[in-house]
Amino acid sequence: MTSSASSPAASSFPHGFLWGTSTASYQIEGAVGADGRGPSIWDTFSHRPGATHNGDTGDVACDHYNRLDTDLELLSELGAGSYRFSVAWPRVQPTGKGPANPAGLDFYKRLVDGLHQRDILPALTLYHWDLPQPLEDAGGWTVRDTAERFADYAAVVADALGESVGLWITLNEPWCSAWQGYGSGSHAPGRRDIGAAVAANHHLLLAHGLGVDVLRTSVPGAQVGVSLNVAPIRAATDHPDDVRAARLVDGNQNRLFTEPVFRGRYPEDMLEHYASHSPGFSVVADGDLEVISRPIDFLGVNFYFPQVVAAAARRREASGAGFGIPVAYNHVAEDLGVVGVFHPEADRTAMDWEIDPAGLVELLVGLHREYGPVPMYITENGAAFSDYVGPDGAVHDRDRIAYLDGHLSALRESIAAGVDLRGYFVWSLMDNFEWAHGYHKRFGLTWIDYPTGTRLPKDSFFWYRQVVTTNAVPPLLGAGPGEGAGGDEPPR
Ligand code: IFM
Repeated sequence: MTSSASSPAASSFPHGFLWGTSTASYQIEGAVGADGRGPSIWDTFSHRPGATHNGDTGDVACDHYNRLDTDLELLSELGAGSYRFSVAWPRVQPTGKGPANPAGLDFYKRLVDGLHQRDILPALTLYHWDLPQPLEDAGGWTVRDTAERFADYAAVVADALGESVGLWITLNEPWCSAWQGYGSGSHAPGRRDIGAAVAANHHLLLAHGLGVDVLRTSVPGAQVGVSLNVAPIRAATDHPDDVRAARLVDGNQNRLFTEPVFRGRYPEDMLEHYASHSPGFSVVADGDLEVISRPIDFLGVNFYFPQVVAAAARRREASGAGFGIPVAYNHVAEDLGVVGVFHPEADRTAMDWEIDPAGLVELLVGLHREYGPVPMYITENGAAFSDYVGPDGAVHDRDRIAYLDGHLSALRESIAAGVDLRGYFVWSLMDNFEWAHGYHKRFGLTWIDYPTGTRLPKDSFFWYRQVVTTNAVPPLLGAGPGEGAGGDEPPR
């Protein structure tokens, strides 16, 4: 992917394009026992031996709960027009139901007020994976009641924050909640049951639809959407079995969400594939799909990397076709009979995710053609790299700048192709708790020194500040031939 074009006009974005950064409650807040917050499934899961890298938990995280003012100043310094954060359900309703906990709500009121004082538009995600533990004990997302409790919770937050929220996002990446939480077990609550994952998938979508209804009633004029981690799915070869594998993964990763939300139906191939898993789709009740497909104002797209897959039985041939070691071979993939593969020579992030901004164009244009016109925001995009604080006391994360630069070029290309793209949020404002990977994967524009909690803006922070204040991508300084994407090596 080439870097930004040299003329300023060619590198600029439409007037009013919304720039922002994203975070999520459990990944940054810490203070898990403060002011009446109840336990969530991530408190339980992260404390389970072996569940996370290094036994890391979100107990303290970035201590954002206690450093709200510092972080609001950080956002001011960045100058982006919006900030996307999530509300921790167990802070607002410690047991997942019943009356609101005023202290919990107060934290988010202070956050939203602080954003407005700085002219930053709050983009609020209602659910970014921290389900109150008592709801999980009662069946979690595999039972319908959880979707109904979510609607009550949405009403509490809507009544408290109402008009002051610019963008409402019901759920973040329900695929992860359903398939990593209940299918492969790599995320909280750590269950490994395909039938349960299908049921969770449905109840999460139902929660989304019920949440849309609540927001329409409680906050007239609310802008409501959902953030999906959709991705282009490519077959490793054109062998029919690999092509079929790619179609199945596309069904599981993408169409299980986009078809019900935009068309009020589940894809036939998915209904068929999961037919023998219990309870699976048997939990779908009359009228549910109508609720799930309530019109939304925008689609939130979280993009990191395109996936390349092969039929599990053909993993050797796929390797022969230039693809290397299978990745993401877990219970969900096993059930689908597929393996993920990657090209050994591709550039990858510290997560081992391939860097391919062209995949973002493919994704956005594909969504636009299939379901559009639909306004879209990139609600997450970013990368983890092996950052370090150099001897000069700064973090020179050139590889992250090159990653972002490539993806911003992809946005301009998508807009030129007719995609109704309204804004872009970098994941993430700051390094944080990267779920099962703990703290050693750093996605932030800001370095967090975990022992002290000190915030240190990285070079990418200042680069992004230039983007958001000029509404254009600056030329990549010092990126001569062969430079710009590799990043610096840590000192030995
Ligand atoms: O950190 C996560 C985030 O919580 C959800 N989307 C992907 C990010 C990077 O893995």
